[in-house]
Amino acid sequence: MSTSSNPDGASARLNTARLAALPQTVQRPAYDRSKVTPGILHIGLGAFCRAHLAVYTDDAIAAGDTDWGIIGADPLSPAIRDALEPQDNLYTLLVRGADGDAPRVVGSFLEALVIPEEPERVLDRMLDPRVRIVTLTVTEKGYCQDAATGALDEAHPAIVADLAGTTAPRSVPGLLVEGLKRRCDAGMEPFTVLCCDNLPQNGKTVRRIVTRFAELRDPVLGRFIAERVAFPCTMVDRITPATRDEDKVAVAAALGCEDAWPVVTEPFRQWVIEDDFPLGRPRWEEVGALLVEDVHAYEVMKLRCLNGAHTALAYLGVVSGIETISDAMRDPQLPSVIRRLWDEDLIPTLPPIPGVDPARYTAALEERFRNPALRHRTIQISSDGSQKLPPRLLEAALEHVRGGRTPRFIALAVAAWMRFTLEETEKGAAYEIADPLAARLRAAVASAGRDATALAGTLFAIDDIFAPELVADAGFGLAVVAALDSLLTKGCRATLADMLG
Ligand code: CS2
Repeated sequence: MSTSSNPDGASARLNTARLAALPQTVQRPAYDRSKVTPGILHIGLGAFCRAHLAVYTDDAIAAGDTDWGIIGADPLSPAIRDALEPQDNLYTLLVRGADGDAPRVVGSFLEALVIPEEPERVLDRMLDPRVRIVTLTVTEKGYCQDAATGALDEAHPAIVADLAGTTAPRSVPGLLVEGLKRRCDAGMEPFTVLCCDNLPQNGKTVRRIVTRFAELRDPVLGRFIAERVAFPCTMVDRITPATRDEDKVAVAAALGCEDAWPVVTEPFRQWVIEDDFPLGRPRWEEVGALLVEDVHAYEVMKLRCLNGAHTALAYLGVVSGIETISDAMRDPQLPSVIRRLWDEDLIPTLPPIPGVDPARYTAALEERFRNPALRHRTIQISSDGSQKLPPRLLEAALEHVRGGRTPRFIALAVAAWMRFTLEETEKGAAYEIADPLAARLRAAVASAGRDATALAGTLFAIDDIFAPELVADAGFGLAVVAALDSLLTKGCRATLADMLG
């Protein structure tokens, strides 16, 4: 029997008792977790926050900020709570670089809750005076917004239900407003809301959504939130693919015990945060975060260059049957497409950042995308295109058309997304689109079929995605239709060859 097995033969599980016995190669919490108290309530237990917020905070706790432990709450599913609870909420982060793996056990999560199962418990945590920040990673669609305008989608079923107020909050805006209301009623200071999702001006956007929801509930509450709650903006960055079974096997081998839900990530990480925390915050700046007055320029650079390129590679990749981003970066054409997208259409739209050279930034992105140890699947990134296209690519396109220019490579990426809605690769393999607007996208395909003008016209009419001003621009519209027609009739290779010239 190996040391990692129980007498019944099942493998032992990562937990507090096993920490001391882990191999020396595994980094582990450099502090006594029993002395850590909660300071953050985090909503959304997906892989990203466990590779980012939780790691910066783990480092800050190790540096002495022991009153900033994290209570996690998932808005959707018990799966991660069920995996973490038997592990005393410990999990492994496997940092995969070109030069090998570095495993690290992260200890900053103190508790994991499931919002639909125990909403009152989550709201109680929001009333805990020690909880001073509520952080969020619930993806773009989690905010119930209209992606093209960033306003609250007042017709969203979860918003309608939460405004009726007959059950526990189901939506993220509903939950935040209920938590803030209870703090206000109790005469407590409101917590700070820190959005860690890839939304443009994420703090401002979430402030707008939450304040609007509160106003609809009660104008006085709306005013309280507008005047008293801080919503700092942030730029978050770390490429963190969904965990695969092979990753669990690699982690078990590194640890000598099982971890039911480890997270795999890249070595690079970046976090730029607007410094507006009325009730304080961990000293994240001492562990690598950049605390600034204005995040906007950083956020635009990351959202457009990293996420915009990801989105373009995802649709071109899925349609051509390319499985991962690193495979796409080994394609004979796609790296040139991405470079032209950066150089011609995205970098010219970036506000300057003193000391940051966008050409060096994109060269570094190229290296990160090439990382062969990360299997970041194009189909994963393809999800929620209706939410991702506007901030990543369409806002930049609008800036170009206002200046009388046609961004050809953004038009290509939009055409690739349209081609992607057919749910069939060029080799005839089927896949499913995952998108909150999937039903509308399928209806568009059903009515327009493979006719480029008809398909582009029907999809352009979805104003939750496309600003009317952008699609009214003849140059942009024609460029998308031409690229889509070429993708549909000649295929990806020939289309890219024509575009690259
Ligand atoms: C990706 C992001 O899935 C996606 O849409 O573009 O998750 C990306 O990997 C992160 O934003 C990197 O920081």
